[in-house]
Amino acid sequence: MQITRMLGSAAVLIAGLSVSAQAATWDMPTPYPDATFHTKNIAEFAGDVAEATAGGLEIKVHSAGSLFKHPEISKAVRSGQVPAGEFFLSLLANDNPAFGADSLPFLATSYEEAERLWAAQRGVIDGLLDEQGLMALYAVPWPPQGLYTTKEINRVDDLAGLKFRTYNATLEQFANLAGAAPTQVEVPDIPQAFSTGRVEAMITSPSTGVNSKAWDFLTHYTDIQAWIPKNIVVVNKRAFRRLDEATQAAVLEAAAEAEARGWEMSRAETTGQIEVLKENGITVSEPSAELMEGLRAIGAQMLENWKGEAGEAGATLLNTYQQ
Ligand code: PCA
Repeated sequence: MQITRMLGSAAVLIAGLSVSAQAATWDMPTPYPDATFHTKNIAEFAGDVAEATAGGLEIKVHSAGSLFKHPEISKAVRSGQVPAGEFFLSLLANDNPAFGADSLPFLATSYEEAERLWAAQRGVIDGLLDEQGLMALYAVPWPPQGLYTTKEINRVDDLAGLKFRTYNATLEQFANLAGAAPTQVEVPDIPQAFSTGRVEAMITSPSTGVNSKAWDFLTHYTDIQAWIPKNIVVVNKRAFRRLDEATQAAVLEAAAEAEARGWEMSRAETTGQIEVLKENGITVSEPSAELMEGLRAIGAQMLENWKGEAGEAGATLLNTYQQ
């Protein structure tokens, strides 16, 4: 009697376990607000995975740094606190400069170049992420980065002393070399940083300018198209291996689709969102030759510094890209 009851409850327990093993929920922190095209793409990715697995894997997106702050996301995935996450790839440049190649000024400024750079970066980065217990699912670029200010900018000297919003160490270096005064500010905090006077200029995409309603606090956009940085979506390798084979395949397939879709969304954003800036009264202009010459000189110096720091992995990456 005793034994039968014990066996009975063990059976119930096992049945319960197998149900919970079939349907998993993944919490996925992301840094940018819901209106951002990257976040919309991730929502579609999550929808595709849920559909392909018939609800077997539900990915719950926590946007705008609501679950983990942006600088903490990669660590949270690495430690297994969350199984997946999105972050700005070049934030990992402190771990290895190869992660920051897409934020080097004027190395890759068209989508064609950005695609070639990602192809060259991918192998190097896969190896580095693997050492951290991570696996890349996909990466999607932001539109080419432009210059937002409260006045016309015709030469690098016009940036001198400006309180400059930055988003990574590479941009901080760029701002310093341009004679500006850098301050790190995450995207959700941009409007407040401008309205309180903490910053008065920034380099970012037309997307982030529009999502932040840049016309509320600045007047000029100079289309310098300086670099095309990427966001990356990663998974914790142990968490991924715990999925059954069919679910793993569904995740990888949805990721490949999200990468292709994301690159298309990014291209469309570039022209579309510059129009929105104009419609809202921002003066959009092409950069002067003098400004570009000055910015390119800063970029050349930064590339030399990067080569010095990036060692063999960097050299491999650059050779592949430049072939
Ligand atoms: N938007 C993000 C990263 C690059 C971009 O276009 C930001 O401004 O932080």
